[in-house]
Amino acid sequence: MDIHDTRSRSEGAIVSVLPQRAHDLARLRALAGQGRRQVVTVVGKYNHGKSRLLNELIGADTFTVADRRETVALSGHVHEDVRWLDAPGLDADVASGDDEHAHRAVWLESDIRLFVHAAKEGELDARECALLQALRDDGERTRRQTLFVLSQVDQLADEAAQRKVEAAIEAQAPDLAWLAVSSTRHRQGVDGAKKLLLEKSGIPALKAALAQALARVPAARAHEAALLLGEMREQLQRLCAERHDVLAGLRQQQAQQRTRFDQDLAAVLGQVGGDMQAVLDVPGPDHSLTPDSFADQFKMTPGKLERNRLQVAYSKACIKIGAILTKHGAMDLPPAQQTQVKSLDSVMVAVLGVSVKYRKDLQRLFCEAAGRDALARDFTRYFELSADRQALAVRIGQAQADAQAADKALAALAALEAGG
Ligand SMILES: Nc1nc2c(ncn2[C@@H]2O[C@H](COP(=O)(O)OP(=O)(O)OP(=O)(O)O)[C@@H](O)[C@H]2O)c(=O)[nH]1
Ligand SMILES: [Mg+2]
Repeated sequence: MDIHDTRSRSEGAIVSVLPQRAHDLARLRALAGQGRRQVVTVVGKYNHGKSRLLNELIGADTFTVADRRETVALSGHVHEDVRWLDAPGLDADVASGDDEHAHRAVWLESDIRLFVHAAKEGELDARECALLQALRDDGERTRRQTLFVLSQVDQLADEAAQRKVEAAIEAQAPDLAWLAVSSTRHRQGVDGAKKLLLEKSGIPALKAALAQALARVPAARAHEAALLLGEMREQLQRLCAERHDVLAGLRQQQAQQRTRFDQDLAAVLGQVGGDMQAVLDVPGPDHSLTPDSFADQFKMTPGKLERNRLQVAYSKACIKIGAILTKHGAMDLPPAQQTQVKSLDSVMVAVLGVSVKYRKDLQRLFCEAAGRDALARDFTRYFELSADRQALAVRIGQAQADAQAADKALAALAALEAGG
């Protein structure tokens, strides 16, 4: 399997538990690109002179310049081993596809952002302010650099006008370092070999600042990669711990419920067995087996008396066991086993049946070890099939899957860190 598939799988495992980190993972992928060139990109509103500035910086008319919204897709050019990316201008009024390209360049690919703002526009608008702030905040965190470029300064009447614009922007973005440039002056200076005009264009100063910024890129990249990996590792470790705690808690709940049920059931079966033994341990013949004749219809016979006695004892046993089933939420049959007759849908009926019980039946059911074991087994089976227990089992299954997904993500992150 090639390295990209391995990386994709690792990323997929992490995103599945940390969906909000999808962008950071894409950024890490960009950072991990083997021998990747340093990337400088422009960002700013359309028509502020971004493409033309790049042309001046690389000394060739590579990017299209126009007096309208021109750049609509990302285009790149390699010059002096740096990749220069021209991005579409940001404009809230225009289809968001262009902004998407710009966003991709700014946030995903670039090492250095040149934030371009045309001096003639005066102060920054709300959107520029927000973007600049976001870039500066990002720089604080990741050490990715943004240079603020006040462009087209030749369009201002004089130095005083320029000061005014700079003061307004300074008020909007305190402590902002800016570089004022004029691409027009630079081109005139180059074409006419006019050194003073060249200097005054601000482009040489911008180039020097860029060279310094580029020199800082390797360290910045290393910092950013370590930061993103570290943040995700911490987040995943916390998530793993939380999810395993949840799972352990549910399993403990499951085990405790079962233990309590087992204990209660064993106690009630023991008690019922003892009570029943006392009822059955009577001297003399078993009259319950003597059928009544027609003539006995309205008489109290020894057979009837004995059958009544047994019936009462059996009912008492059922009531005691039923109380335990109720306490543990296991009275009703699981839905798949339910019938049309509500009175038959109880666990009691399913386990003990509806036939009349005679001494030998009661003895076998409640007093002999094999009978009691069978009752315990059957009641326990229905307890496990009860709605609450089943719901708990489902929750445990889900919690287990969640914990496994978090473990997998953590392992995937380790693979990413190891360069996989
Ligand atoms: N006077 C003057 N005009 C400039 C300068 N820089 C750019 N322009 C002009 O401003 C217009 C827009 O320039 P572009 O470089 O195409 O602007 P852009 O920011 O790339 O625009 P989009 O690609 O549409 O976002 C063009 O007509 C340029 O010639 C400058 O320094 N001075
Ligand atoms: Mg452009």
